[in-house]
Amino acid sequence: MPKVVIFMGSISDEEKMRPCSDLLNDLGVEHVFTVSSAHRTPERTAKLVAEYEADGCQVFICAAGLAAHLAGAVAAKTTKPVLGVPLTASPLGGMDALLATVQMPPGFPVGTLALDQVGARNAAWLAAQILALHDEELAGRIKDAREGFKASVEKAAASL
Ligand code: RP5
Repeated sequence: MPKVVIFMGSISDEEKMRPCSDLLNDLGVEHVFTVSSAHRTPERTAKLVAEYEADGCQVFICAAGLAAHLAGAVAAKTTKPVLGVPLTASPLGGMDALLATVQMPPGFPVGTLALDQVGARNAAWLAAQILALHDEELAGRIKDAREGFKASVEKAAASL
């Protein structure tokens, strides 16, 4: 039963969002990685949100570029936490997607991460941290990873 669902607005977003799925795999978080568009397939998006929520999904991650309404469309259909990853897909350099994702009306929050791969990875970390509120083993894996980050900084410092 997937605890997290990652929606991308297009298959052209896959390269940017693959690190999100890879990191959830590394953390042992069962998830779905799929495409559904707020504009091209609004009915599919709403149907999938209802189905995955009924199956036990706890966190939705939504990534899109341009007029990035996917996270907002999902937030309109669920009270589970929705995390948004704005993607660069236009000459506006992602500012279009960032504003469309972050500027949600009151009562329909989207926890908005950084652009592209950095945001993709942090969406996975944040989703895992949300799940870890009720999962001690996952919380332990996250703490172990933090120790790894600490060790890599100390190793880099020692190498200079
Ligand atoms: C958005 O439009 C998608 O999330 C993607 O970032 C962008 C371009 O989509 P394609 O035209 O490549 O399918 O909806």
